[in-house]
Amino acid sequence: MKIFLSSEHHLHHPPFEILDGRSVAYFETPQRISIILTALATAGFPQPIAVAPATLADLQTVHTADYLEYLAHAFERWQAAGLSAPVLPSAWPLPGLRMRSDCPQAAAGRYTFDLSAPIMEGTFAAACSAAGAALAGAEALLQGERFAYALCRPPGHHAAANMAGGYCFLNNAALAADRLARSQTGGDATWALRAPTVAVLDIDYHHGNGTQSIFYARNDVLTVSLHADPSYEYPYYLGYADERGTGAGEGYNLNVPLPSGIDDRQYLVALDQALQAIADYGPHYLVVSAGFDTFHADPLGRFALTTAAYRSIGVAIAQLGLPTLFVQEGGYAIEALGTNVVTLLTGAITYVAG
Ligand code: SP5
Ligand code: ZN
Repeated sequence: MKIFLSSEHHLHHPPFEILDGRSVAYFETPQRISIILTALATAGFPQPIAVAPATLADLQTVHTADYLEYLAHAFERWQAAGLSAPVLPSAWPLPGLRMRSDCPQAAAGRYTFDLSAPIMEGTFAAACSAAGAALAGAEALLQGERFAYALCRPPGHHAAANMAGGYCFLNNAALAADRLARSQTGGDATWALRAPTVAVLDIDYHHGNGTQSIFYARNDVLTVSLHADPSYEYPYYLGYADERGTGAGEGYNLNVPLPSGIDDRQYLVALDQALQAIADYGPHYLVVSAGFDTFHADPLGRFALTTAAYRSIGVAIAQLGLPTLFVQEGGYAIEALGTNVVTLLTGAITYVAG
């Protein structure tokens, strides 16, 4: 399994975030990556490949030009206005207010939907590096790899075409899925006649609101998400079961909201439902938004999964028989994160190896 690493991720290390009205130390730390790297090396995985950052042209496939312009310049404009780092909004243009970005503070509220995505000097470079890792993973599948793992940081699934939030700035999984969906398949004659299709399976504890919104009107990318019910959990405003897609995309988004406290067995039943929907769609490629905040000890999650569940999840995903890219999303139980990642990937590989 080829592993692609966001080598510039360490440039992004915000000091704090605001959670439920309190300032706390930032959960999404550079240490998450070092823990995963150590666990992969110990388990005998190949050396990760450091990749080139995504270019502006790469990012424009999924993100709007004005949002990318904001991300690229937000920090310097904030500083030039005499504000102290990091960039973080304190007001938002909710309905009834005007959508303006006349000054750095207004721009921050316009392009950020929560208080967990502060922008530092190196944040955009780090995010481009994570996006580059995901795109390199997509390329590896196009070159014929059965599995690839993009060790992305910052994560991506909460980032929409024009919004940052939930530790996410650029939607790594969506960029990879879009690249796969736009690729030309060779070989099989029937496939060559139409564009390849892609499924995104999001197993992060939180709903992948960004990924859902990016593909909501498209039928060439099926989006399926298993997550904590937004009626009690972040991101609160998206991720309900009645969101099924729109226009040509109607019927191509599936949300499976889950109750708090769910255990391995209950989770795997729900996963089967998600995998059945993917099998019915019959995609050529699979992108997995792999979050590990479903773990019982995760400080941000309320599920009860054990490490053993990740092996079963890896096996079940491999059983689809699809070229699959795993993209790192959340997971904040630092002591167990490396083991859980290795367990998921090993489950997939050993199923294929027999
Ligand atoms: C990529 C990813 O996993 N992003 C998650 C961002 C979640 N941020 C807000 C969570 C707020 C829920 N409150 C948790 C209270 C724990 N004591
Ligand atoms: Zn999450």
